[in-house]
Amino acid sequence: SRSQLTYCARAANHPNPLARKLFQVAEAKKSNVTVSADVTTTAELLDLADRLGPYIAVIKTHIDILSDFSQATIDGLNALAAKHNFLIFEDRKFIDIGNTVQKQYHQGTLRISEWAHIINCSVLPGEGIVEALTQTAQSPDFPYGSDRGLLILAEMTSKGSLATGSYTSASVDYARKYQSFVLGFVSTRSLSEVESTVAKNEDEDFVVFTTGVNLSSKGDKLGQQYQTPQSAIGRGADFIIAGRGIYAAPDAVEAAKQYQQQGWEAYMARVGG
Ligand code: 5IU
Repeated sequence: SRSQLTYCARAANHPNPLARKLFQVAEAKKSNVTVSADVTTTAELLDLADRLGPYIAVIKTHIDILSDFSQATIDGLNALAAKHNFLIFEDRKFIDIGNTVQKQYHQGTLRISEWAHIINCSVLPGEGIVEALTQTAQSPDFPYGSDRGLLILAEMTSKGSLATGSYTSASVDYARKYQSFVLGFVSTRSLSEVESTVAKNEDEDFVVFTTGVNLSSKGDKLGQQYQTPQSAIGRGADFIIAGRGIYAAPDAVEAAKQYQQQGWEAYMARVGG
């Protein structure tokens, strides 16, 4: 299966330029770690991005939890992404009608399209949300070309999640239908075997991001459920997402190195390296 191929091989063959870049970054930095930088000031966010930058492939933001978002946030993030060769994933989870999400993505206060290489959406509203975001990113006057991509939130890690069954298989349908903009999924496992109403292309290669990765904790008091890097990567994650396991550790840099090493070893074991 795809998940037994190296990032290098997948980078060489992938039709989507941003997916190629993701795999190239992982390979160059020997890291499949996405840090979920859930801090609440620009200074903390940029400080984390600069200190952890060398050890991560992607930084995941919740830009709307910053108390002081401004142009300086955008400039700082863009500069650090270039300095450390990581990509930026805004975990905004778009979930509205097409007309609204187009404005939330490409206009508005947060100007997400300006700085986030990767965004995600829920398919709760139906196919139109994926169609709308794809249309915006592929319109002739969209300034960021093919340097942008979408992940479909196909499953969630929280206890009692309703993102299962027909919701998850619809996620796979729309990923297959809008493959030119959809990079893959946020999910707890590879979804390549999920039944879909859209024909599966044997060459398809969706990128799997798995959240809820933590080395030392089983969960939190609000329903979060964790698994280890080994378990996530064994189930098909290509990129592991860790938040508090890294940024709330006594030494965040040491923690990032530890997740990097464990994530890379699990990946090497999966591809038989
Ligand atoms: N997140 C999840 N689970 C999900 C999805 C997103 O935890 O199913 I989709 C986000 C929430 C938070 C981060 O920003 O990933 C996980 O943070 P911790 O590693 O601190 O639990």
